[in-house]
Amino acid sequence: MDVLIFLGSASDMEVGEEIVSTLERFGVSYDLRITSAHRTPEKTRSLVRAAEENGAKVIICCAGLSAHLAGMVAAESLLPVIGVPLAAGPLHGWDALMSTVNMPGGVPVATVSLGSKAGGKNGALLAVRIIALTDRIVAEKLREYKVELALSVEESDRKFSKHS
Ligand code: RP5
Repeated sequence: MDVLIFLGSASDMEVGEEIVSTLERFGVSYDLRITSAHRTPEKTRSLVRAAEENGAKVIICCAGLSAHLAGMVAAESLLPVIGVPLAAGPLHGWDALMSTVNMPGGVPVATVSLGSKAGGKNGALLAVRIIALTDRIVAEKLREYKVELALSVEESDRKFSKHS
């Protein structure tokens, strides 16, 4: 397994689906687990240790509210940790964004965009880029993806551009 994905709750499953489908597109292996920094701290720690022993290369942590999952995992591990802040409550994700992004010096978390559509996708793509450093097949798929991305913008431009 290359990528370990943590969701803070089953209510975060939408972002989980986005991450999983993105990783599958690049043929990157993963484990997805639900564990919480606050509700199941011991379980979180032991999953991190087991993942390191099983050769995980990067951990993606998704959580909302006072989101400490990514920070806690970064404190417990030397693996690169990607944090996806989620808009789960009345503050619409500001709480999770600030909790995830503002780590103290020495304990880095690579924080991506808020939410499932951009955050989940970018979290997964950042993990794919890390894997691509040592996997030429994944690197080639990333190059193809970049071309497809540009083509889709061109197609939208052809379809929706207006002139007077
Ligand atoms: C966070 O609290 C979770 O990651 C979730 O985004 C949020 C709400 O969790 P539930 O109360 O729905 O389980 O820990």
